[in-house]
Amino acid sequence: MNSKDYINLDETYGAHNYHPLPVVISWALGAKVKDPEGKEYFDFLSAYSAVNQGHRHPKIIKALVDQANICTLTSRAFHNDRMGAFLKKLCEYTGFENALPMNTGVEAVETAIKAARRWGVEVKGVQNGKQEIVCVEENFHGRTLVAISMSNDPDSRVNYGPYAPGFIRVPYENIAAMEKVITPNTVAIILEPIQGEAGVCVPYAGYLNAVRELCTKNNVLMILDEVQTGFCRTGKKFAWMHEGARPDIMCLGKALGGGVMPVSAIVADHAIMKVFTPGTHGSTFGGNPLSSAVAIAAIEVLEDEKLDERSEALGKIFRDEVAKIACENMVKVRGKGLLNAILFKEGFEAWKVCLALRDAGLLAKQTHGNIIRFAPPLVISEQELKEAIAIIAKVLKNY
Ligand code: IF1
Repeated sequence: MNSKDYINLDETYGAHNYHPLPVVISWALGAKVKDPEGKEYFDFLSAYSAVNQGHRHPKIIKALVDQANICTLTSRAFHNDRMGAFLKKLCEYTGFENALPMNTGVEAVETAIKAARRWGVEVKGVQNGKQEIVCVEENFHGRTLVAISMSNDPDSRVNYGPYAPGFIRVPYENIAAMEKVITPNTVAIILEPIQGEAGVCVPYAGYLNAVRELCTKNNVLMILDEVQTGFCRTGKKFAWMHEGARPDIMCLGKALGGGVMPVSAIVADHAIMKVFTPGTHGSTFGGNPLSSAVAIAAIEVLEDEKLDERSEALGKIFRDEVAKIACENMVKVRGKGLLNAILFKEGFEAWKVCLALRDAGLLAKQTHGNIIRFAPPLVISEQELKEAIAIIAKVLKNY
């Protein structure tokens, strides 16, 4: 079978809920992937930041295989001997007291919303059913009904009503608007520290601190969705650490699974996490021994290889070099660490650039039509990064 055959299979038997770049990946290692024909590409999407540690990191694969040969799944009806070590590692790494494991990013978001709503009733004293949560425009928190109820993206929401109530949306980077909608029933504010899907929107310096202050002043929980920005992607362990605006609840996913398993979690201090009592939340797969072993290795790799520092240093090189490219339609390059995007002129079709990049040996995906996100695995070497920038320069000069 060749690439065309694989694509045909997908189109024939799959639901058409995606429009992927026409390329098939059948092999991957580090920052590189290959198609069935043997053509090699730099991976500048990293599965939307789920492979920060690089494809098939040997330490993570070893943890996966070793644990697969011992015990994989127990459910939470029983204890297992890996989950505790995972949660301890995650708490130490994040600096929070407790962690609650789930599987996908959106489940972490749902868990945070449930925690906040319950905290609102049991700690803040809001009447159940009256809890309000403030979210921001252009957010992306996942695909469940609660997540799309927060969204203002027409594609995410299309004909999926009725939407979940209790969410009030305000413009991003607008503290006055946020303050205005806070009522005695407000239990939380949820946002991404850098908006990924919106096109790698980095807020003005001080914004997260201002949100933090607003939350503290009004006895409202600050929830940060670090599913995409977390685990060294932006040059710090977590994006909020650029400002020190520590949230009350942090949603984690993607790279926590080291590129091999869906592993997610929320972390919070005991004063919040204590609202969860037996039987009131859970998941069949959350905290399973296989995920736990993988996640421990995934965090260790971030530490061992100082991927926060690498991300910071390589990100600067990326933005400096890309800014020098003579491309008529490029407006600017923006981002933090190795989460970056090139913004093209309004109406420009970035899709055709993605196709040309693919042909030249680099995979990246556009967002919002005129923006391309560039987010290679953080283990990419400086030499590889420079080769990749050369590819980008060669392609962009034609546009
Ligand atoms: C898809 C985007 C990225 C996320 C944040 C929660 C989740 C995500 C900040 C949910 C997931 C993904 C999902 C993926 C596309 C992708 C994405 F382009 F849509 F916005 F990464 F940039 N919070 N983001 O970014 O995590 O449940 O998927 O594990 O195809 O939907 P999940």
